[in-house]
Amino acid sequence: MTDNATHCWPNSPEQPGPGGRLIVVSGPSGVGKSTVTDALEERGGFYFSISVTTRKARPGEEEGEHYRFVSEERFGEMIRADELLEWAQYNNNFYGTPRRPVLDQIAAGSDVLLEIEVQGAMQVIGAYADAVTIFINPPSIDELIRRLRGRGHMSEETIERRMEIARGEMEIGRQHFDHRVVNDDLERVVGEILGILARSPSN
Ligand SMILES: Nc1nc2c(ncn2[C@@H]2O[C@H](COP(=O)(O)OP(=O)(O)O)[C@@H](O)[C@H]2O)c(=O)[nH]1
Ligand SMILES: [Mg+2]
Repeated sequence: MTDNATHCWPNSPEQPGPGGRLIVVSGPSGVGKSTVTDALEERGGFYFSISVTTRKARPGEEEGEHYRFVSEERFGEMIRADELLEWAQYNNNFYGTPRRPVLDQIAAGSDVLLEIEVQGAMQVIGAYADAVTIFINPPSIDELIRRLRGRGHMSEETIERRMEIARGEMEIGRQHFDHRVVNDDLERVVGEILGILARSPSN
């Protein structure tokens, strides 16, 4: 057992005893984060954080299941009331992780999984030294370009800009994340992540 004093959970004084882990899965746009974390969710054993977003629901997305869809005004209120553990602006929309459910689940001993983009992941890394952070890389930059093109109608200019962002994010992944995995095969990468988590200490 490690000394409790080395842990930084803000709620640990009220909730002594073993807490769950905060697990962050991030990576560049188009790398397949949602597909990987959906597969992890199917394996069970995690509390999946539901983000708030100002973007419109897509067909098939359910309020409170995929996201909580909120107005920009409400999102701003949540920032001011310090209700978000992290947040970021991405593609002209805002995304954030409600703090309370995450801390409650951790205090209750559950592992909590966040699937978030890189700016938000860096906020978590700065604030929660104990978070287990996993960065998903594409098999190659060419493969990432292919996947982005596969999402349809993006101009060459947009693709070029996304690639520059992805290169910068992959550098952040190298420097700041605990673990890096390559999304070359869904079953394989899910197995690798489960192996990483099995070896990562709990609080
Ligand atoms: N920082 C942050 N990023 C989030 C959050 N929720 C989702 N994201 C990221 O926002 C990006 C856009 O997600 P989405 O609108 O669902 O479109 P996608 O590109 O099809 O996954 C993805 O990189 C998600 O990982 C959140 O709460 N915080
Ligand atoms: Mg996604």
